[in-house]
Amino acid sequence: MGIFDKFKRKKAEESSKEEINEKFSENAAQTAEAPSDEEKRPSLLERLGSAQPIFTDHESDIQFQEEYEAELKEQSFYKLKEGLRKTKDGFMSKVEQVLNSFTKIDEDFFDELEETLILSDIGAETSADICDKLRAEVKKTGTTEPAEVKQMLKNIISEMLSGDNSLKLDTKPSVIMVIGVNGAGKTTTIGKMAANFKAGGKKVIVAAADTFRAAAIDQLNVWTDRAGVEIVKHSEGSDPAAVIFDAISAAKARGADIVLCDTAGRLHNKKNLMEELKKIARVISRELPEASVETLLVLDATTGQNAVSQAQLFSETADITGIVLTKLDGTAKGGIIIPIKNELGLSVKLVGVGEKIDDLQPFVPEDYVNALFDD
Ligand SMILES: Nc1nc2c(ncn2[C@@H]2O[C@H](COP(=O)(O)OP(=O)(O)O)[C@@H](O)[C@H]2O)c(=O)[nH]1
Ligand SMILES: [Mg+2]
Repeated sequence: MGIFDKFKRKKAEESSKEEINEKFSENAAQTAEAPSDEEKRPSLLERLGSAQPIFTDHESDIQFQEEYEAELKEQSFYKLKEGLRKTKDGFMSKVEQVLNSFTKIDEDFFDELEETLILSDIGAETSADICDKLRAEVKKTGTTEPAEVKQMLKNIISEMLSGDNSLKLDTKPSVIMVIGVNGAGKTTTIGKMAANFKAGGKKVIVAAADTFRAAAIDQLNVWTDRAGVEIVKHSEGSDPAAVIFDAISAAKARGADIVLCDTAGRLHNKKNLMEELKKIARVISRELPEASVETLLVLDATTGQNAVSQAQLFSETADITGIVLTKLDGTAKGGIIIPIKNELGLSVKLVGVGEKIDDLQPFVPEDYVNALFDD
């Protein structure tokens, strides 16, 4: 179970009738309707904000909680599905074309499929791996049915993506260091995480260690204000490692649960950047030797294969524990999740499906594959 799921559940469990009533009392207009795929849906918070309190006794309270959880899950899958629509249209429709245009599953079919996968940002190595596995499956079963071959392909991709992708935050405090090139979505992701953790009852401290530009500190500050969490910041141009040191001291003093570290991403000064990241990591392990530390590399899905190169580059310096893949909404390149896992052994732990505070989700491989393969 992903950390956000846990928090959502905890939140639902802890929500007393009074709290929920309070949420609704200001704006009790109409009950939120079950959304359809066609209409553009308001965010969950907006919808809950305009819902009528529906409970009058304990039983309906439980019913509300169940509906609330189901709603969160459905909303989350809906967003992922919406986000992956272009990937599905680009990638799956081409795969289906290949499946349907061959009456015999022969070498020509596999050649064509491999080419289609490569053109869909799956990368040469992973496309070849997928086709090898599929070839073996087809041979074993002797099938010629496109639908069966499609199901095999789905299983192979599912299998490739499986593995532990939950965030490990076992100590108090735990640290999440967020790295990646400029514009990938680090600061936005930190803002979204801060809000999620806060909603789950966690005490969060954010370290503004991208000190390169004053605007970067201000941008992070806007997010921490929005999320209602504390920020530790120094002036522009100061030593990022010193910011982290202060944030960790504050976390120890105030009993914080999670320290979120924003970092710079100026790749044009690669050597300095990598040295800076190493120094930050050293401060964390020196000040909190026993702590759970997640080093999340943020990658922009719209950059396709370039994201895989970035992951290679950063993994030379940092002990990356997981990937956050942002901007999955509106790109046809959502397939890059597959080579990132298959070629680099890095699990995608979170996905960004929009710019808003609730547009960050734990990555659920099963949901991803279902969103791509199912109608
Ligand atoms: N559509 C979309 N935009 C995103 C997402 N995550 C970040 N962004 C946008 O990407 C841009 C760069 O994000 P920022 O957090 O400043 O990147 P940083 O330089 O790595 O800190 C901003 O305009 C964000 O709103 C996402 O999941 N979806
Ligand atoms: Mg930033």
